[in-house]
Amino acid sequence: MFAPPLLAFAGAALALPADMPMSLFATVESAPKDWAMNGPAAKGEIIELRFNLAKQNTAQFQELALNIATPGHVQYGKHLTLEQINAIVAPKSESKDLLFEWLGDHNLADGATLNSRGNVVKVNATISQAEALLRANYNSYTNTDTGAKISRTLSVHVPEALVDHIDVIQPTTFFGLKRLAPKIDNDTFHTLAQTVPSDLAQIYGFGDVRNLTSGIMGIAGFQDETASILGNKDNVDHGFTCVSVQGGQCPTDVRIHTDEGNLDTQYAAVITSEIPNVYYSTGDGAQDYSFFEDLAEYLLELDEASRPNVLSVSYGGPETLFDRSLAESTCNTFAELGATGVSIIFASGDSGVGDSCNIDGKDAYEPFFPAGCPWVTTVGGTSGTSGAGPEDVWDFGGGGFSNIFGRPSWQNSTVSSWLASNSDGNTQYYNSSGRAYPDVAAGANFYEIITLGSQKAVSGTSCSAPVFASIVQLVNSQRIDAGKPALGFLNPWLYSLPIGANGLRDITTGKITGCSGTPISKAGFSAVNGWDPATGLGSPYYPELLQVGMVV
Ligand SMILES: [Ca+2]
Repeated sequence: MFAPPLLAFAGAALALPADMPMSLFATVESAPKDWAMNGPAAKGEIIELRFNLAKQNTAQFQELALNIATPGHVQYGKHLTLEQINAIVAPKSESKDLLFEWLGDHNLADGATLNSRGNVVKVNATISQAEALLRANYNSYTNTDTGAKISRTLSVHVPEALVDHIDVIQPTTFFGLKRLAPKIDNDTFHTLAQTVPSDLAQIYGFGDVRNLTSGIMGIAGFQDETASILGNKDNVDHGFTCVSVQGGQCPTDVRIHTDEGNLDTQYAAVITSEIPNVYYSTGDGAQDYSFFEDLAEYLLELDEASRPNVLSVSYGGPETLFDRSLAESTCNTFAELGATGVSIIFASGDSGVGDSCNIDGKDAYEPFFPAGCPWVTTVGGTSGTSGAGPEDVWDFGGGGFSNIFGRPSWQNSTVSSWLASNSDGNTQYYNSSGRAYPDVAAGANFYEIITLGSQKAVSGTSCSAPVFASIVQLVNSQRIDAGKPALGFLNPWLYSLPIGANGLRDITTGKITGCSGTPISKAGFSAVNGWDPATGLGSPYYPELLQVGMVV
């Protein structure tokens, strides 16, 4: 029996007293260094506040999600519907009622909306209202690189009675993401060998793929990145469908498109035969920068036949810039999406082990998010793909250990072995008990793309993610043709494969770098025999990955 005392009086009187004690919900010391404060935000400015209600039974759900992804488990491949997930994790109705009651005390309940899943509440509020509600102090900030202006507060409070009922409140202390865009290098375009699709087909073994049409290959687009339906020179006929999520742009004018969108869609198209490709152009919503979670929620709401089997995401940022509660909530939502049967593939970042390499005043490697979320498969970078190999480490590929997420069970023995045999003298700079990444790797260097009708060469793990993701989609489409479920969350399976064969080829030479100009000497991680935090388990070899992928 559970009768929340506050609810018992709801409607009869204000159950949350006007002088109710407030608790600090979230705080940051200062704005990230590329945001300059202009002064107080305009009191009449309207922001859309977003509240994620606390989910229930998260640990229980994640145990189930892990079983579903663990080969040999009786639940392996038995993916869940959203209704089945909701039955486990849906917030208590008490949480929603308390939140609406609190909003009502501030005359904000009438305009508030609850999503169909019942876990996200949004409401428009003026800065004055938000400040009163959240006991916050919003200032206006300008990004020193882009000129973008936003209003944020360095601390947020909620009534004590609501602390355990809310997971996320934004926009508050999170200033948003930097773009993880491919590096453009036109100067060297004419002098250095580029990676072209035929190189990748040879090195990763997908050149003979024909006539696959089942399933859906998903490509995420954010931050106004758009893509042209014109493919590159090896792939003029295979386009994609653009779906607008939360107001994202799907221009029909081929003159309006950008490098990241074109890179991701062109290489996915090259690899995935005639499998339908969908580009999910996802808007920022009301400047709350929760677009990763917003896209995951959108995909969860789709019926199974409309959901992609793989989602390739070439975006991310330093974990330190993320609001911790939002990072955890986003990662939990990825676990849900994986449990429905979607393989979520993220780029590992383009800064090696970090750029400024200082966290809270201490020298430290800077892990990336969502690369460090344990419910995604993270792809590091290799060089050497032009001319079809051999591959070694791409120096700038992201790798490391999360400071938010602990080491998951499926990589425990693999990472423990690496730690035991690879003491590099720099262990004080990273959280060796954290989730280690990347999981796998693929070519990151000098990909030829077509943008605005011209050839360009681009580099970054933005190249690696769509390539690995597309190869996984090839396996998925054949599983679907064979009446098998898609692979879903990949990592427990990938880490169970004997290393160096069975679909993943070990990378053993080179080193990721980073922290240049900082006091950390010899920063980085080297590729070694077996898993390493530079290239993970290695790069894909499709014919073998297909073999093992069809029998799991
Ligand atoms: Ca290796």
